[in-house]
Amino acid sequence: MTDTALDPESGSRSAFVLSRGSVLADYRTGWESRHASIIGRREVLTGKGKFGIFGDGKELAQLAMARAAQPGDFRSGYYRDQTFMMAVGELTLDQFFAQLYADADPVREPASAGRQMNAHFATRLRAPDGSPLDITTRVQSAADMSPTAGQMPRLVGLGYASRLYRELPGLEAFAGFSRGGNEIAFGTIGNASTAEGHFWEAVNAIGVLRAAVLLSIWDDGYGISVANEFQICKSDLSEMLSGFQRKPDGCEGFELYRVQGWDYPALVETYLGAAERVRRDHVPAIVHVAEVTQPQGHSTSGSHERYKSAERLAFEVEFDGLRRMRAWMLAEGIASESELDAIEAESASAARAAQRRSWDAYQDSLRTDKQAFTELAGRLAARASDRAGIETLVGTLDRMQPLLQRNLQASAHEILIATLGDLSPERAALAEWTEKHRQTNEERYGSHLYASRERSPLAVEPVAATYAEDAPVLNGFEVLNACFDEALARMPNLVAFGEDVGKLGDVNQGFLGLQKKYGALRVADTGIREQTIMGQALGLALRGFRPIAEIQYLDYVLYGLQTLSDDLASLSWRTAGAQVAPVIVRTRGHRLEGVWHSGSQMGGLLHLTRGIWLCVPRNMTQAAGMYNTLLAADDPAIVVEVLNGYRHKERLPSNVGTFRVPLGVPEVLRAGGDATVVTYGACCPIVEEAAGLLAKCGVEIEIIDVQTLSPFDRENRIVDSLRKTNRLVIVDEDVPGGASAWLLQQIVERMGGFWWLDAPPVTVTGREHRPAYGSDGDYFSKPSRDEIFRAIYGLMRDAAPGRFPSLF
Ligand SMILES: Cc1ncc(C[n+]2csc(CCOP(=O)(O)OP(=O)(O)O)c2C)c(N)n1
Repeated sequence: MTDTALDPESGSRSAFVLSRGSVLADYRTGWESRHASIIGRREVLTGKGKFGIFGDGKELAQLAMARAAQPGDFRSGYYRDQTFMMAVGELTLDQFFAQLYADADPVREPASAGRQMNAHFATRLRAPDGSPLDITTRVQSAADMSPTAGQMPRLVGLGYASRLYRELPGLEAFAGFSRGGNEIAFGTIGNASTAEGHFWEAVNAIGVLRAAVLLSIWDDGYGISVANEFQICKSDLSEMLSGFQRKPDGCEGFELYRVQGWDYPALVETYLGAAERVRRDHVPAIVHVAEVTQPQGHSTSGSHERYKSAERLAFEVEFDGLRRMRAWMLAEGIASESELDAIEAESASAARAAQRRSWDAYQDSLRTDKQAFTELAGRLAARASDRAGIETLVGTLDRMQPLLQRNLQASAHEILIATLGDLSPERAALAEWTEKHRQTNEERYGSHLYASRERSPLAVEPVAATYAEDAPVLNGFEVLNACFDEALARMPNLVAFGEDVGKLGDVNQGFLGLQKKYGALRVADTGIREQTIMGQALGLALRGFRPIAEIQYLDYVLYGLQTLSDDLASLSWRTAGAQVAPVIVRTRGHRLEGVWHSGSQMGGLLHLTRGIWLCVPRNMTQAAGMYNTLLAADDPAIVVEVLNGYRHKERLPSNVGTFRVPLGVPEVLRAGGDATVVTYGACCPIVEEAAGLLAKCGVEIEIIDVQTLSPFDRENRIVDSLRKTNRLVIVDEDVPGGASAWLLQQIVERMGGFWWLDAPPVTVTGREHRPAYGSDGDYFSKPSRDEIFRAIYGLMRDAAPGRFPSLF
């Protein structure tokens, strides 16, 4: 702490922690933040920003929280935290406004490069080339999201990482991520969002894991218009949470604090005390900050006068934190009226000046493009029949406020349409500029969905599996076990966890014996809490760990899907590469028995988790090779092992810890000239069986295992097969139009497979309903050998009925 000097001028009860200078500095930051909120709202209402959500009313608690924060600490919060970010020096007023305007310049708007709406904060954890930065030198913030409580799952991992860094040996090489586990993960959440399951699941997990978390609840009594009585049982979070209170003699549970959001000295005292305890002893804490206000209402989308009573509105004025802080400073003799007036006026000027600078910088950055467009359009206008029309169009750009890149594209399109058929060099120049401008902007908004080339699993050099002559033939799970054993030995920052992963070694024994060998922190059991297992992994990965996080069955990925989809999948993209979390989600599925253990909702995953690679190995050797590849690179991935394959016999590669299966490279499992059958995972052996029957009828199919659904066939190998067979059959156990729709789009559209087809493509899929229980249920719900036979035989009969008589 730098603020612990005794203030000789003040005899106040908090003098032992508050120097006059630091209090005045806080007051200034609080007012700068407040003015940013006020001006920001005006900027949106006058049309310069699209939407605004601000942290006014929450300043004091965040100033206090910032006092307790130290370099290396993390924040996992939500859109109200601008004051904290400013107070720890990770958000300037200029950056605040740049984000409000959606300025896509990553220097002016480093949190998201214009991709996220305002007040969605993030710090840079990776260098522009993707390599990890030393993150212990500054306070860090995980990238915010709009889904409320979505920040809670990753908070678990961010706080738990401190414990691992303190308690695990062998992590000396990771000094750029932690200084002995002394970091706190600060969580923040609004009162209403605590009604989400995420909140309770995360609080429980933090308590069980003894994660170094200091969680704050900003309680302003409402969630937009809905008051606490409709959000929270008994309307009182402190009472609800009281069961989590740690007993004096116990080592589990939280330290709980309740403090008013307008009481600056009490807030500072609370945060300093709570943080010291979290940091020193890894005892998590929750600070319930009550009586917080929201002077401007929820956001720019509405006005709170519509739902708050006159009394509540009056309360919000009277208990405004900054107003109360001022009164306290005057009462304590910390500053005079005129000094405080001056600070308020200076902060208003600072915020206004920053707003103007940000606006000008943003609009200036578009001027070069506009100038290029205007010149090209002018040249074309000079020779076009509708010169006046083009000039008017260009003229309107001068009056546009704000000027946007899309206006340039749209105007260019209008001119190109108006001059269709003109073959002049002037029109060609404009067309070329338009295309380049579009590409530049698509890159500007679309880059970084996956890791940069150098750090991508797609760039990992493949290594073939090698086998000794007397290679042991093992159960599939034993091959995986050998792979994980070597990975744990090789990578001290690798941690594996999930339900039954620790003591049991997972329900199918991939980690059998490895907890004993590597310890209970490296191979760990978790509660039944898929959402926070995903969050645990994400937070740990942000802090330098390599987690393999297990979802026991594919069907239960749905429980963790919000974090996977909103947070993990979009993380690299929404920070323009500033944050990356190389999480491996390990799960198993496709087929076992019954409705809830046979799901293969691959289409759903593909649609909702773009940004995470999706691997579907057909056996455990392929799975091991994929894990090795993924562990050598930076992207997150989901690996779906085949649930009924753990006891199939496989030969153990002699290089089980180092061989690498390339992602996005299909394998031909059987060669044939009559039809190309594209499939994956558990369907591979079933299609192979069908191939045997078909061969008896004179039909030779080529079976292609895609191996990974995304990336998908990066070398267009499937088209090579179609060139030969001219027939495409897709076998997939997802619902009709599920993953098969993706496969068709990739093969027929992206790869141009259409041009090689002599017959309509056929899909053989699972039924629309869930797979029924038992072997009969499976047979009549999922693609069976016989169904695949019928589909392919039918295709052949359509082409040559004389050669292939009717089956029935
Ligand atoms: C999962 C989810 N549901 C609904 C919303 C829409 N929404 C945005 S803010 C908000 C209210 C949140 O209230 P609270 O948690 O108390 O935070 P506050 O905004 O009051 O600080 C709602 C319902 C959302 N963003 N995410």
